Amino acid sequence: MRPTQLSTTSRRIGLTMGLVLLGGAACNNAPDDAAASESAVTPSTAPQIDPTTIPRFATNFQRFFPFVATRNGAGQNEYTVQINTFRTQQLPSSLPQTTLFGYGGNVLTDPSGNPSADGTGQVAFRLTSPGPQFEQTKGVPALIHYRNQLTGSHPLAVDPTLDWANPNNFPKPSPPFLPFPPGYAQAQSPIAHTTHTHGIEVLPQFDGTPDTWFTAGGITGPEFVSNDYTQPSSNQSAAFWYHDHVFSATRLDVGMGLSGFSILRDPANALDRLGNSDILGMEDVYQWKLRSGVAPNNSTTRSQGSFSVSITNPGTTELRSDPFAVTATLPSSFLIDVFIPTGGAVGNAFMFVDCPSKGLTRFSIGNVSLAGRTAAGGR
Ligand SMILES: [Cu+2]
Repeated sequence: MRPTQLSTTSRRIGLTMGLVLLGGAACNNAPDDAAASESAVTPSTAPQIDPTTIPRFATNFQRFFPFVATRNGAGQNEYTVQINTFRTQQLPSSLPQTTLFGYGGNVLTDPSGNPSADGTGQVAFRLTSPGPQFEQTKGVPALIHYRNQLTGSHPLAVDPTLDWANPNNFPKPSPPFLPFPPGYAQAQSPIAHTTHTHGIEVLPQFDGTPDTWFTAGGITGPEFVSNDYTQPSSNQSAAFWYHDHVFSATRLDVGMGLSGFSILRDPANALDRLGNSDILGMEDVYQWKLRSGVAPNNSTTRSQGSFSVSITNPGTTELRSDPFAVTATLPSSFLIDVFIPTGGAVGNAFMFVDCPSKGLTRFSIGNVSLAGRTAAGGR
């Protein structure tokens, strides 16, 4: 996949909001479960779930598990990464599980089995989508063994009328074309795969270019050299992402779940310490507790954050966070981060809270002018 520019590259600005009137209250709001009203077209091959009935913002997006490396005798961070099919509760718990493709390997968990947030914990195997996160160190090369374990037929329609990986060397069909399902058995299986890490500096044969694909059974693409990739970790520190890159089926396999982050940190750069989300070029809601300006001894419990706000059009956009309980007296001001798109937003951002236990609905706690605040303006 070629680099694309995000259209909403954002920076934070700080809003100081008066919250003193809510001090000391335990305040639990009703969840916002209003369903989307837009209609949707359901392809005939899709599971028969009406997307407008899927509750939104019902499940926390999970922090990514960090891969655990073994430091080998050559001084490399060594990983074995499995690519496989799995079923997971991707939709809210009232709905069926979803079949996905995931990346798996040894990761670090906290004592509850959740992703380790601080680099400590215990090693366990996890297969996830998005995949676990590589934590690389600048100057420490990596050796990654990619293992394609995708057996059986592809769950999505592989299009053999394109130039594509074509592991069976199946002649291009001509019209009239078969509908999917079942499609063309010779195209649906075996499933070819290669992993590209977007932006990372590597030799071409370890770049996961489209023709370096390989199947679980050992069929390989015309440019395949090895599925053991070395990475010198020589880039400037940054966030990269890895994803399936197989010839003419990348859209299917990334859509099935094959992508994840690869973070390269520079020990010489103080900004790169673990837990500093700035290196990601995006906000990490898990850092909010640390960054929100809540004074010590004034703990709050958030159930979920809907705090990343991209305002693309003038007018009114109502965004509602999930309820959170205020468990202690709040300070008189509270720092809220708001994302605004490149090019800036104009107008005012208003902030309201609902607090049923105090009889407050859409109670205004502040507003700030966004005029002239652009991405370049910073915080
Ligand atoms: Cu890419």
